[in-house]
Amino acid sequence: MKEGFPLLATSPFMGIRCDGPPQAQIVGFPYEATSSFRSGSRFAPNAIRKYADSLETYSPYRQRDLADIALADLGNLNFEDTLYVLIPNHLDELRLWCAKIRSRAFTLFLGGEHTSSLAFISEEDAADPGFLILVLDAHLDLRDTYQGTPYSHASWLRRALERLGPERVILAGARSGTQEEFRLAREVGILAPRPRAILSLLEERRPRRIHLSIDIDVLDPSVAPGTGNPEPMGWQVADVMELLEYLTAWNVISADLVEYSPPYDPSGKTGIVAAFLARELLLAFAG
Ligand SMILES: [Mn+2]
Repeated sequence: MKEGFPLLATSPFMGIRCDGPPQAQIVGFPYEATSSFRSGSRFAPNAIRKYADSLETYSPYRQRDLADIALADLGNLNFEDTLYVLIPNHLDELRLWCAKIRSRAFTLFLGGEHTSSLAFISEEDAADPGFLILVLDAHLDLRDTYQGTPYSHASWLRRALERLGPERVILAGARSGTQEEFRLAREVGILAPRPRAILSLLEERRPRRIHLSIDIDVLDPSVAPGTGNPEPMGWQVADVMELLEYLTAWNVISADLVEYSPPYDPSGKTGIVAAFLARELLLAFAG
């Protein structure tokens, strides 16, 4: 592990600790360098841990208890000095670092801004025709550059698309972007509006390994207003739960939950939803 990316210890998710080999892991990835509107996603990992303390470890939906699972919360990657650890400057090293962690067990990365997801697609993933990234996001994030950088929350999926090709990308819940972004997305055929359409695309493409990337703004602002760029006409939590039900039949190796902005969540409702989704993701995909 690169010495430049130390993990900062935190109070573990739901107070769970494990000594042996983990069945699932959590890593906080509080990267925030290009937020353009309502920043604060760097505070999300710890806020999600805080709100998780108000939830039960048992999920009646999965009929499984987190307390029965060897869950390792590894703490947060040290991004406190974001001027130093910028993703574009450290992307290769970050990819290696994340891949090494992920090789041990299903890993949930808690962002951070959406640019973080570029670090979760390893060299091995890029070389594997059976790898696919499934993205839930209100925004297309397909700009070539944004505010002068090709590595922005508004252009990260363009970079991922270039790396993987359209056959290995699915984007769901997208409802905001430029005319050019929508033209590109339709042309290459990566859009799936609803969980059912995602399932059809998966059955067509049959990926062997999936990374699931969830931007909290895929949800409607009435459900999750505490995010950088809220966008009306979004999904309900039940839609994500329907998708998770389908995905349990597939090999989801890792996931990320990004763009939650605690400073814009005074009621805590978005934090509760984020913590709930974190619990459900861990229970759905823990080994
Ligand atoms: Mn978004």
